[in-house]
Amino acid sequence: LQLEADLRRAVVRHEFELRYQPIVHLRTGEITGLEALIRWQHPERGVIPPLDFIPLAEETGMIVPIGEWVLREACRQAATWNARRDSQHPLSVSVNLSAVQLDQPNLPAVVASALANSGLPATSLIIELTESLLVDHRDSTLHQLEQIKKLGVRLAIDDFGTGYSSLAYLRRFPVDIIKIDKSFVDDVGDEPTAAALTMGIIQLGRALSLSTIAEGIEDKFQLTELTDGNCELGQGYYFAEPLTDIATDELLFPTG
Ligand code: G
Ligand code: G
Ligand code: MN
Ligand code: NA
Repeated sequence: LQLEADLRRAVVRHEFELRYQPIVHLRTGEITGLEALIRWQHPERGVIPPLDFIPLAEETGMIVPIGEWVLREACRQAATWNARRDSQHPLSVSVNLSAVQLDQPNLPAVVASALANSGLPATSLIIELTESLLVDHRDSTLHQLEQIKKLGVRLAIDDFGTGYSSLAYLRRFPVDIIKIDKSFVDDVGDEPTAAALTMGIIQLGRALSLSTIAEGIEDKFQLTELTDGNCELGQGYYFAEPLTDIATDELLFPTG
């Protein structure tokens, strides 16, 4: 209950921050986008990771204002960075969405407003949906996602391969990007089954004209295997951990 009271206060006092993890084109090493990941800067307890407060935020409905802030802040920050970059190579920003947000009828309007206020083109925004979100989908889920897609926003399935019917979601929902779960990437070098499944997911993506992003790349060997397997994009500690806005700025615009 203390945590709940603290969380209510955090919403009012703006105690949240975003970290940005680079998403890299595996063959060229070019940064093509950033995944926005929330942190709670608690005044006494320090930084609280999302797994320690997102479930409570979902139960209490506080994820709605928090998630809206994430969306607006990520769009604002990405637009600011893109204004300083070569306009031929805009960065995308990926935002994680909770099922509770998807159940809000005004979500498509909120997304449209975040884009309009920031000036970020819809094509530069990616919304990440977990398989657990899709497994419990409601009748309204498909309609909501179609409305968001109509804006020009892309949809990614996060943690792909860990759910109960990953292939069924690809038929039902208008997805653009598959994020290969870290658990496959972890074992790609030393377990033939994991390697075969990873390559299978990459080929599935190719057959359906979807981009594939490998999550949790931690070493050179995993990078080589995935690049040789024609995985297009990746993220992970091998490239960079989730970075503060200041550290991201330094990475994108190095000052000698
Ligand atoms: O950032 P970490 O590094 O700890 O993220 C842990 C989990 O929290 C991930 O599964 C991620 O999807 C989730 N997460 C991070 N930021 C957000 C957010 O802004 N909204 C939601 N709903 N989940 C988030
Ligand atoms: O939304 P999602 O569940 O995909 O969030 C990504 C999570 O994975 C975040 O908690 C992020 O901090 C974490 N992460 C990103 N790269 C790596 C990595 O290379 N290794 C590990 N262990 N975790 C990572
Ligand atoms: Mn994610
Ligand atoms: Na993931």
